[in-house]
Amino acid sequence: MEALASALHAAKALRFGEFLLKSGLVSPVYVDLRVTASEPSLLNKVADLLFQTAEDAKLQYDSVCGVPYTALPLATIICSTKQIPMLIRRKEAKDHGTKRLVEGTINPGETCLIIEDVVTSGSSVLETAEVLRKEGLQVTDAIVLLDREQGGKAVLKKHGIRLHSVYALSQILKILEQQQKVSPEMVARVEKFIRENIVEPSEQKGLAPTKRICKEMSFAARAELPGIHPLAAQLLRIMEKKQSNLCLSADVTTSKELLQLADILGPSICILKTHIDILGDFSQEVVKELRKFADQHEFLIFEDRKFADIGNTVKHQYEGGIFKIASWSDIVNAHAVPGPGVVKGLKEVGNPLQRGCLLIGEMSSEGSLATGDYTKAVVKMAEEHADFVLGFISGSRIAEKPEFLHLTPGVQMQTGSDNLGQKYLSPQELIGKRHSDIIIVGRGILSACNQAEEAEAYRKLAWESYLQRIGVGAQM
Ligand code: 5BU
Repeated sequence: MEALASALHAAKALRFGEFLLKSGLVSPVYVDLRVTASEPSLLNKVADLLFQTAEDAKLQYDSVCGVPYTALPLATIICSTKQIPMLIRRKEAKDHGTKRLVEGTINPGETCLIIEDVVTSGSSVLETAEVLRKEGLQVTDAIVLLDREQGGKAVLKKHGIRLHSVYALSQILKILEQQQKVSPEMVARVEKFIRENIVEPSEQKGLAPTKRICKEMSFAARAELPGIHPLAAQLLRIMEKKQSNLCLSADVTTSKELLQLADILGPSICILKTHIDILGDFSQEVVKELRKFADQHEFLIFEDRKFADIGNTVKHQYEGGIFKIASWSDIVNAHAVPGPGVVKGLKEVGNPLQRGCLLIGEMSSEGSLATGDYTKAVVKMAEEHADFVLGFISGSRIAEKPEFLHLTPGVQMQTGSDNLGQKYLSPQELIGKRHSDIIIVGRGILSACNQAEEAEAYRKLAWESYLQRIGVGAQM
């Protein structure tokens, strides 16, 4: 056990430092057993220990299935050396031929043992178990090399699977500390991280465990991410400084009202969103004044223009015409429906001016067509143009990368809808549960008798929901 721990550390299958996980968490420990594929003797040792663990637990099983992909070679070695039938789970069904999700001979009623490299939340083991169970197989046990002790065992137990691990993370930490490969300070950091990031079993029956991310990155930490868009970093710093993740949708039709809102509500907001084409008395003077308030109260301006044409046309619409949007608006948004040309066109104008763009991944209106695969394609487009796209308009977090910001319209304390299909959710739901970053509020504030007080109330609610989400707020 000690020798293998040391070999895993030497092979960099276990690393200590700062690692940005897919969830946005920064973890002090990173486990990547894929590297063992290049070290045959290590692979054999791991496979042997996995098998021994099953023997020690006196498990009875008819076949073995490795969770794809890292555990596939491990299952292969076990099955080959011990002469046990193997089943191979496909990640996706073939789109031609047999469309099987599991390859190998399936005898319904037989028991299949699952092999996995690392368990965190237990979701990968569960997914594989579900596929096997659908084929009529029994799944009662899983063997894992390393249990990160973040709640996966309890999640699996809830779904009728006993988890047996070769190592628990705390054990391996102790071994490496004794071998003086990891400092006591690092051990303490890892233990703290694990304690604070426990996944709870879902209340509902079903596959996915509740992702209870207790500590996720703060806005301040996200502002410092190496690849982040400079405008996103600026916005995140403003949010942290003003303790505001509130964007005011200043949907008014006169310049006077717009400037009054900017001045009076400016201290409560991180962004002021305009529909500049609804002003009856637009002039370049009003946007000049608006910029002054933006600098004075420290908020960004977001023209909600929703560009949706070919690259060449949107370039003109962004740069020229009466509004000259690019000259005064920090942020604009665009539909992805024309394809990447729309972003490329806008980028040609916006990038030299250090502007940024939000892509519309979802809309708040009833019956919106921006859902499912369309939304996924929007995220992909954003990733390919991250030098200009700083995030999304969406109803919840749609991209994993913490560099991207998520802004959500359709927000009121009183949930429901208007008579033209706008749907409203609460700040707590959107920031706390759906992991959006910024709420966009229009009529919820504009129709109040005291708009400044109402804006403050929305700011506080959204900010407290954020604090609670990152694990530093009071219970709400
Ligand atoms: P409301 O008064 O809070 O309903 O205003 C919402 C604003 O957000 C309004 O300016 C809309 O044009 C804007 N909006 C939206 O409501 N839903 C969307 O999906 C998008 C923008 Br994109």
